[in-house]
Amino acid sequence: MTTAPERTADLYPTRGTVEAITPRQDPVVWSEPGAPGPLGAGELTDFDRDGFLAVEQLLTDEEVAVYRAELDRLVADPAVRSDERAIIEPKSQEIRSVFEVHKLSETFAGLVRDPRVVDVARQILGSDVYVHQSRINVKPGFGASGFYWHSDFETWHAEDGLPRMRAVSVSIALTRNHDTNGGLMIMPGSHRTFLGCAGETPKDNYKQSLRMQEAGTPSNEALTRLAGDHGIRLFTGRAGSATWFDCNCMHGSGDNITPYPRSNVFVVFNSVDNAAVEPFAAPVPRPGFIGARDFTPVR
Ligand code: 6CS
Ligand code: FE
Repeated sequence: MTTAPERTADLYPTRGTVEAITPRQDPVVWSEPGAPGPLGAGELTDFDRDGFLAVEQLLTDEEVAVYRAELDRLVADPAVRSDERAIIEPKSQEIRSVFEVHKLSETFAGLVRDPRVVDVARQILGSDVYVHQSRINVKPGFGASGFYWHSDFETWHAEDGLPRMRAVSVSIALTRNHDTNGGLMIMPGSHRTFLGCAGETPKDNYKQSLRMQEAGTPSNEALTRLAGDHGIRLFTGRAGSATWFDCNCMHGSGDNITPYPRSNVFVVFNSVDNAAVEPFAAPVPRPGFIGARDFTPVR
């Protein structure tokens, strides 16, 4: 007799009829204290408390120039522009993001494997890791739209099927992040509560959500409460700086109406022990270039 595949328990219900805030049921730092890795004990403590860690200079100016040139090459390539992995800005019709850059570009594949990057992810997640998602965000000036408040994990749980909060993102600035050109904002400590959102996931939601996310965004009341509890931190920094942040931080970024692009490369590492299963709140998984179904560890 065949038995139905074991359905993974849903610890973080979302996209039902009502919005609800519940406590996080997972560690933030999964490795044992003193586990080897690039981060010191104090940095891990800060990450555990705040849900993020700002790195003043991850890449040298020379390295930034290499990755900037690669970003410019990808953005200028007509084959990339017509690829489904390129997301176009609704207003300007410029490229907003390109997904799966670690597969499209050997240069970005090298960045993912760089010990200054992957070893930090392994140390925080306490295991081998694979890339759940990678993207370059171009965020050109003159009106590039931002990303409304959200928890990445809420989407990756609902639509990609990540069971637990055992993923970490790194956003590496390839242009200067001023306090004016649409920088990343995070609510410090917000990663410790899960905001289950109200409202079902529409079919093929990613076709809209990667331009302007609706499903999985908090109500004004919830945002007011979270901002009141945690405050809002804006991340600025030179090109080559980086921000590590937990998958469940409440974060967003504003529009960029300045002439200065805010381009970054964004890599999401997931623990190989937290591989995607069936989506918890969507009819079918998103395409693999957005939520990987290849769990091969980064080597
Ligand atoms: O839906 C996603 O997976 C993407 N959307 C945003 C706004 N942040 C996380 C991720 O890149
Ligand atoms: Fe996000």
